[in-house]
Parts: sequence; structure tokens; C-alpha cells
Amino acid sequence: MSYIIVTSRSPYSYDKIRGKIYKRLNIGGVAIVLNDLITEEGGTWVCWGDGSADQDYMEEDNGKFRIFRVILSVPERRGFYDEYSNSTLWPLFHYFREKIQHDQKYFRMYSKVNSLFAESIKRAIRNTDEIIWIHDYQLSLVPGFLRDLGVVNPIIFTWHIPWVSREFYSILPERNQLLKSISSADSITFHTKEYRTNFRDSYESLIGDPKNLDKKLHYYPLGIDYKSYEDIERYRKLPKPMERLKIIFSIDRLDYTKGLIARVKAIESLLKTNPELSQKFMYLMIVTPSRTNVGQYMELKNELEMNIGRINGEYGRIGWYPITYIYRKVSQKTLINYYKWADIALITPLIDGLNLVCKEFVAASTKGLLILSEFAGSSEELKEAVKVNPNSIEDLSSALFRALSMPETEIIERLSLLKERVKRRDIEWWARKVTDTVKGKEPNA
Ligand code: GDG
Repeated sequence: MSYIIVTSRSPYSYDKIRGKIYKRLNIGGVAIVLNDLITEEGGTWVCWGDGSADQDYMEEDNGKFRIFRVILSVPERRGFYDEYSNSTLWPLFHYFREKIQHDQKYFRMYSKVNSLFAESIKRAIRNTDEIIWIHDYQLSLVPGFLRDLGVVNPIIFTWHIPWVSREFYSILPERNQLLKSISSADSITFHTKEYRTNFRDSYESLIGDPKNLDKKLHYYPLGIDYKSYEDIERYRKLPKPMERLKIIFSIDRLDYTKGLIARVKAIESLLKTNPELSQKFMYLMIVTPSRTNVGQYMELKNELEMNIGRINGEYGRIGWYPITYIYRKVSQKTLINYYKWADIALITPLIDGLNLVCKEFVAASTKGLLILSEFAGSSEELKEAVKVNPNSIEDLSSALFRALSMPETEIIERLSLLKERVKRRDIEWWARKVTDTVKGKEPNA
């Protein structure tokens, strides 16, 4: 069964630096399994060619599969990606009403770019059995454009972020266009039951009877490549001065949905109410640069760093700071090493479609405790984590206090139950579940 995978991000790009061409790999998370699937089954990957030399590789055959790249102009990139995708849809689908920006001209650009994707997909189709698998909120109008172009192939549309309640969704001026397009796919998959229900309710209140939709709507939480986290040995020992400290760890993209400010304030509150914990732990906070062209993200960086500076200034001692903050991307090997070092993973998004970091920590750790936000999509599955309301600094701080004094036997018991579930529902399980939803389906007449 051959596939046409459609994602906004490419599996790899080409950059030209001082006259030489370099290949840049973008593989991570979902892209790994999509790469495996298409390498095994064959097909075409349609994506945005964002590398500086990608225009020379618009239609490439790498021997395993083909890549068709959509090349965008600077205004197209801005309207499609920075503005409508990341300044309208992203805050809307994460309930950040005050951050939603809207401008018709950016929607027109988003729509134009989605139609460019649809045209590229149509050129890629070699027969009507090929399964077209489209991913995420940047490409919500693609299924509708494909049907308008007369494409009859089975289409799967996977939504990776939350789907909000019908009242909140109704804020979006283009609410009907998105719903109609997505529902022209043959299978629509979400990470949780709640997002599926919200989509159905939105459809019912804005478009009409959702009866015909019911058999198309599914929810399968995304899994991880479990073995790649479990099998890697810890390659560096904990540095000597850190050995006597409990390590609290987190890694997130710099994003206002991730609850970063409340988290550092919880560290402050923990030290304020429990001064005896001074010099007993270290919070290793890795924050990865993200969407640096969007103004709101840079404001958040300033606010976060001001808070960290203030807290370290107030509670630090010679040779010890409560928060070790790193603002840069780390290698996969280093990340797995940090997961293995950690006594506590503090994963507390205000809202998250799923959150893969908590699953990766569970796979890599042999001793750690997971503190997880109730509002992460993965919270439903990861029952043995210590659950917190990330909006309450008191709740976060008392969960940390409890975690720091939890008996080792309880931590290990929780971890082994979590491991069992994350291992069983891994990324292959997810891909199989999702693709099975259209297997054996006739092309649309
Ligand atoms: C969206 C949804 C949903 C991060 N920094 C580094 C690094 N990472 C890796 C993590 C993890 C991935 O990036 C982040 O995934 P999350 O799921 O935690 O969050 P989002 O990026 O917001 O993803 C989310 C996801 O889509 C998938 O559907 O779960 O809810 O928001 O894999 O490990 N990896 C390395 N260095 C870094 O600096 N190596």
C-alpha cells in the first residue's frame, strides 16, 4: 500500500552555505514513523521546502521515496506560517483568547498555500488506491481543495493539537471552511476522546447533523519510538557536584502553552515555604527556541528569563542556584542522558495536544517520578504520574514537595506501570491504528 504523506515540515532540507549544499535532517517525533512507513511501503512526501537550496530539489527521488517540496515566497511564509497558523490557529486551539490575532489577508495567504499543497499532492498521485495522510492545523484546508480538484483517493487527516469546545471554536471567522474541509477526509484522527467529541459538537452546531461523520472520527494517542529511548546507555555520569542533589528536569519549546512561568514560580514557592530544601535539588530547565519570528514568543522569553534571574538571585548561594536554565536545542543523545539523570520530570503545560516529552522520560528513566499536568492530552493515559493543576502555583509546589520526599519503592512502582503502557502503545501501534482506519476502503466515487 503506497502513501502520500503530507506535512508542513519536511523530513530533510537542503541549505546553501558559502556556495556548498548541506543536507539538514528534520526527523524527530512523528516524522520518524512517517519516514519508516513511506520507506517500507513507498510513495511521496509532500512538504514545505524551507531550506535555502530547496528550490533546486522541488521533486526529488531519494531511492526510497519521492519528496515533492512546496516553495513559498517570503510573504507566503509569513501569512501561512507565522501569522494564520501560529498567531491565529495555535492560540485559538489552545484557549488563549487574548493572543488570537486575525487578519483576512493572512487567511487568504494560508488558503493559497494550502491550495499549492493540494496541487502538489495531485501531481504526486500515481493511482487512486494511494492513501493520502495529511497532518495538522497548518494544512486544514488541504482535504477540501483535493476534493475540489477531483481527487478520489482515501484521505486521513490527523489533528495533533487540542480541538477546543464548540463555543470557543465558534470565535474563528473561517470556522465553517475548516470544518467542511477536514470532514471531507475519510478518516479524521485526534489524540484524545475529548478532542474528538469537541470536533463532533462543533460540526453539529455549525454545519449540521454529524451522523455521517461518526464512523470517520477516531482517537489514538500518539506513541513514541520506545526502544530508541530505553536502549541507549547513559553516556555521561552525573557531574560530581550534582551527585548530592535531586535533579528536577524539563524540556519544552519556548511556548506560552507550556506553563514555563508558573513552573519557575513554583520553584520559588517551594523554597519560600520549605527553606530547608535550599541546596538539596537542582532544576535543570531546557527551553528550545521556537517560532522566533512571532513577537509573542520573544516577549515570553524576556518574562521567563526575568523570573529565573530574580529567583536565582534571591535563593542562590555560592556554587548553587535553584534553576539551571539552558536556552538552546540539545542533541538527542544529550536529551536521553538528561532523562536518565532526572529524579523528577516536571511536565506541566497549561494545555497540550498530547505531549511526547513525558512519554520519552518514562521510556528512558530507570528511577524517576513524573509530575504531569492534568491538561496534557497524555494525562488520560499516564495514570500513575503525579497529576497537577498547572494554573496553581501552590499545587505545583506541593506536588514537588511530595515528589522530593516520596519513597523509592513507590516511585519505582509508578514508573514500571507507566513503562508498560508507553511501551505497548508505541509509535508503531499508533501508525497501525491510524492507517487501519482506511484500509480496504474503496476510492471515493
Ligand atoms: C505538538 C503538540 C503533540 C524538544 N526540544 C528538543 C527536542 N525536543 C523534542 C522532544 C519531543 C518534541 O521535540 C516535542 O514534542 P511535544 O509533544 O512535547 O510538544 P510540541 O512540540 O508542542 O508538539 C503536542 C505533538 O505535536 C505531537 O503530536 O504531542 O501536544 O503541541 O519529541 O523530545 N529534542 C532534542 N533536542 C531538543 O532540544 N533532541
